[in-house]
Amino acid sequence: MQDAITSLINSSDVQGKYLDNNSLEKLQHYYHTGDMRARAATTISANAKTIVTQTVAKSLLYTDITAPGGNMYTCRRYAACVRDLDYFLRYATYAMLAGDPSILDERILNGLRETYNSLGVPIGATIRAVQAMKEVTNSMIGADAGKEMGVYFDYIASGLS
Ligand SMILES: CCC1=C(C)/C(=C/C2=NC(=C\c3[nH]c(/C=C4\NC(=O)[C@H](C)[C@H]4CC)c(C)c3CCC(=O)O)/C(CCC(=O)O)=C2C)NC1=O
Repeated sequence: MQDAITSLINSSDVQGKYLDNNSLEKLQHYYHTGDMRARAATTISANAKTIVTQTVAKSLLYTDITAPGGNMYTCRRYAACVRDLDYFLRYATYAMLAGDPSILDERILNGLRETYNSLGVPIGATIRAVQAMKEVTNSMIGADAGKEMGVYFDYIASGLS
């Protein structure tokens, strides 16, 4: 896993240079938004269950997917989907705190498409659920932090597509 600070320092280190202005500006932005990131993570962790429930209600409930024959039909599969959504939320929150998406590649996206395809988990519906989660989270943490979280939800969605 990387974070905004290590990745900027590492890329200067391989060139044997001090951080240039562009890197310093990025670092400054990261430090300036630190409070906002911490506050957003606190709100998300206190409301994670609600966020997941509202996401399911907004994007999956009463669709073909939850009806007999759908991929979420049966309690076991419904629970697996809810659990996956909770993984997405938790890891997107870690990535937002780190200011870097690498943890998403390592822990979430690596092999997920293949797993979903082999189990018949619909990728399009999963991406729509991630987009719904982005909206639900945004309404809970406010526009600035929501935009930052949106970066990592979009990263998951495009990594799956
Ligand atoms: C921490 C990293 C991590 C991830 C991301 C992860 C995902 C993951 N989701 C799985 C299953 C699943 N995932 C879903 C999800 C869905 N079905 C739908 O129709 C919806 C659109 C969607 C929810 C949004 C379902 C239903 C299953 C069970 C499929 C089956 O066994 O038939 C499986 C197969 C094994 C299992 O059932 O537990 C994995 C590995 N596991 C991990 O350890």
